[in-house]
Amino acid sequence: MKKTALITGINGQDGSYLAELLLDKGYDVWGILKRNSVAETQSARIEHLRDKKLITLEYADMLDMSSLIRVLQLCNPDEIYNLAAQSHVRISFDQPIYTTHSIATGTLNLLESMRLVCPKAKMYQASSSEMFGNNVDKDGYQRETTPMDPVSPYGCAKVYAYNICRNYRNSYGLFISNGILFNHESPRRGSNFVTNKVVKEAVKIKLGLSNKLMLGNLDASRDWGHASDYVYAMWLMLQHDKPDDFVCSTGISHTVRDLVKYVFDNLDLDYKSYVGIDKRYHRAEELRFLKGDCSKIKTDLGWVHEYTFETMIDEMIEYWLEYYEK
Ligand code: G4F
Repeated sequence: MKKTALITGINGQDGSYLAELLLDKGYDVWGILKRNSVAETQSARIEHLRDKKLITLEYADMLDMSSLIRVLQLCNPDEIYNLAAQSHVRISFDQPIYTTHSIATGTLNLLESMRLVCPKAKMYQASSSEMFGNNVDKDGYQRETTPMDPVSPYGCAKVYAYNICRNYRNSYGLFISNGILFNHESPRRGSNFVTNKVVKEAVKIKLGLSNKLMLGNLDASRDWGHASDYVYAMWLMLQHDKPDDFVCSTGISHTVRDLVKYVFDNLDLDYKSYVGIDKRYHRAEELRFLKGDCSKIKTDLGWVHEYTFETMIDEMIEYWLEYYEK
């Protein structure tokens, strides 16, 4: 029988890839849209699916539990993927209360709604490597057992959401799995996240459309994977025979400087001539290093990632070259 999935945050990078994956697998896909005053951008990343009437979109908001109940009653999902959030870490210092409401209260609203309307559904919670803060195990990795010590309002809120999901799983026997996802990127990444910001601006410099790229901390190190590999991991978690928590990562870490150098080298540019530092992009407290051990998801669910850091960045460069050359 055809399964139904509901995606919160369907218009985000991950939501759009996940919607495509679930449609490929024959699901009836629903998503909630957050109303904003520019109607054109509310579904920008999923227009290609909306135009063909492949998905059903309903207005709802993570802070309005009545709207979540309404949508759950309408679609009666088998699977719920909770991807909605104010997901920008630096902006979470500017908007700590909204960030916390959207992630912490929002997740709790969804859990309560699910418990009341469709307790048999399975739920995926988008947890984050930002929850670890600067804790690293002695062997240099973060994994499911690494203590959480977040260093941003975003990270703190994600820890609450992670814990309340575990609490609902244990208290009420609900099928809820946390995916502890490390950074994941793609051409659909917002261009205020560092990978797409660097690639987009470097391409503009190459084409003579810009001459400077201002960044924050070049020494921060991240474990970057591709969003399409990571949404497959989300789906796998809900096909498992029991709910559980899984780290999803590549196990390789690069500094922001490595990223910048790779992109500029690829375009035959010397990054030192174009890159400047602007304090505005620093965070009040910085998460310095992320490298995830993904052994558990590989062993238990057979997950593998197709993209490397290099093939992913190459794809993003291609995308922006084509975009600006057009
Ligand atoms: O691309 P970023 O903004 O991603 P960040 O903060 O690591 O968060 C992302 O990954 C998390 C998973 O760990 C997610 F939970 C979260 O939602 C988001 O997807 O920054 C990456 C690094 C940081 O250390 C930042 O300080 O790049 C550094 N950076 C240096 N210059 C910059 C810039 N980041 C941004 N956004 N813009 C800069 O100009």
